Amino acid sequence: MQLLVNPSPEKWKKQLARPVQKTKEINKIVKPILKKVARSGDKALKKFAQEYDHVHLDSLLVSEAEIQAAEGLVSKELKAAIEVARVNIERFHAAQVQAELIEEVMPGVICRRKSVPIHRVGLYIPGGTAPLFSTVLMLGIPAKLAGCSEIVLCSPPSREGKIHPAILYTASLIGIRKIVKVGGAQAIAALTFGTESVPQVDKIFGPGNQYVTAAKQLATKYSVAIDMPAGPSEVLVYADESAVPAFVASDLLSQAEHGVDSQVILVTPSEKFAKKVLKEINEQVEKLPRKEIAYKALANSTAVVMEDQEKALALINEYAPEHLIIAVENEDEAIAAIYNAGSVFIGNFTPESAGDYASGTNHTLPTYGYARNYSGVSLDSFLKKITYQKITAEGLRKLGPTVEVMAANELLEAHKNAVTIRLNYLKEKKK
Ligand code: HSO
Ligand code: ZN
Repeated sequence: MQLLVNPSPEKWKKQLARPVQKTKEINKIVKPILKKVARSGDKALKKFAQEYDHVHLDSLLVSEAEIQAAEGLVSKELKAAIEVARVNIERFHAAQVQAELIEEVMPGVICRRKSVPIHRVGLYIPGGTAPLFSTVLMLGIPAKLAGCSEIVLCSPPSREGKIHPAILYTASLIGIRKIVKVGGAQAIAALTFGTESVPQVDKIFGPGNQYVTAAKQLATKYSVAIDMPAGPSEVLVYADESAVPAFVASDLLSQAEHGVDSQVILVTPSEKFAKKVLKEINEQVEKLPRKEIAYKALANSTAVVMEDQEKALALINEYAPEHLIIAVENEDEAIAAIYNAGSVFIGNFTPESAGDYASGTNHTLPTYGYARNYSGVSLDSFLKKITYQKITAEGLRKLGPTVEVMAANELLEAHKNAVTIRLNYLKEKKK
C-alpha cells in the first residue's frame, strides 16, 4: 500500500486510478460467446459448461430434489444468520415502497405516476472462490417485493455439476424456483437472448468477473437493461485519531480480500494514524486465508494523508467510492459534504461487512467511480414508472391554447391540430 502525504489535487486522478480493465481483449472473447448462445441456445451453454466449468451437464436446470438436498447441507447456524439478514433486508426494502402519485396540476388536468414491476428479471450469482449467497438476498428480496413475475437465477456449476448449497437454500427460501447452472458471459447471453432452459429477461442484475461485466455491457445493445456497470469491489475509509487503527485495517482488508483487482483507500488527517493502520494491515493480512488475493489488492491501494479536511472531502468526492466508511470525530460535517458515494458507513462500530450481509441496505453498489452517476440496487431497480394523464373538456379548454402556441412555434402543425380540432368541437357543442 503506497503512502501519499498531502498530494495536490491535480495528481489525485492519476494517483488513485483504479486498476485498468482490459475491455478490448475481454470483448474479443465475450462477443463470440454471445453469438454462439444466441444461435445454439442450450447446446452452446452445455458446451461452455464443459469448456469453462469442466463439467458435463445433462440438464441445466436445478431440480426440486437438488434444492431439497441443499437444505440439508446448510448448517442450522447459517440458516439462522440468513434469516436475520433476510428480515432486515426485507424490512429496509419494503419501506422503499412509494404510494401512487396523483396530482391535479390544473383544474381538469390530472397526472398520475405509478410504479410497475419489471416483468422478467435475471439474477447472476457468482460461484467460484466465494459463493455469494448474500447476493441472492440482495437481489432476490427486492425483486420479490417489487412483484417481478419471472425471476431467473443463474450461477456457475462446480466440477461436480452443482451450485453451492447456500445459494440454492437462500434462493428457495425467498421463493426463487428457476435456477440455472450457467455462469460467466454465457449466462448473461442466455438471459439476453433466451434459450430452451433460460427465459429471455428484461433486466439483468448481479456482480461478476470481467467477462460477466463485459457481457452485461454488450447485452444492453439488445434492449436488455442492466443494474449498473459493475467493477471490482472497493472501500474508502476516512478516519482520524478518534478511530481504532485495528478496526480500520480490518475494514480495508475486508474489501481487499474480494479480488486481486479490488482497491482500498485510507484517507486520514494524521500521518501517525496512517502508519499505525499500515502496521495493523501487515499483521492482520498474514492471518487471512485469502492473503494472496489481499496482497495483490493492497498493491493497487493507497493511504492518503490529507491534513486539510476540505481537501480530504473533495478527494473522496472525486474518487466516488463504492463504500465509504466515515470514522472521524466530526462525522456530521463530513457526511454533509459527501455527494459521491455508493453507501456510507458511519462510526467506529459500523463495519462495511454489516452492510455486505445483514444490516438491511443493499450491497450491490456502483464501483469504478460510477457512484458519481449511479445509485446502488434498491426496490426501485426492479420497478419502472408509468405516467398517466386524463384531461377533461374543461381542462383542455384551459391548457389547449398553451399547447397550440408551443406546437406552432416548434413548427409542428399536426401537434397543434390535435388540440385545435378538439377545441373547435367544444366551441361547436356550446353553440
Ligand atoms: N462487498 C461486496 C459484497 C459482498 N461482500 C458479498 C461479501 N459478500 C460488494 O459490495
Ligand atoms: Zn464485501
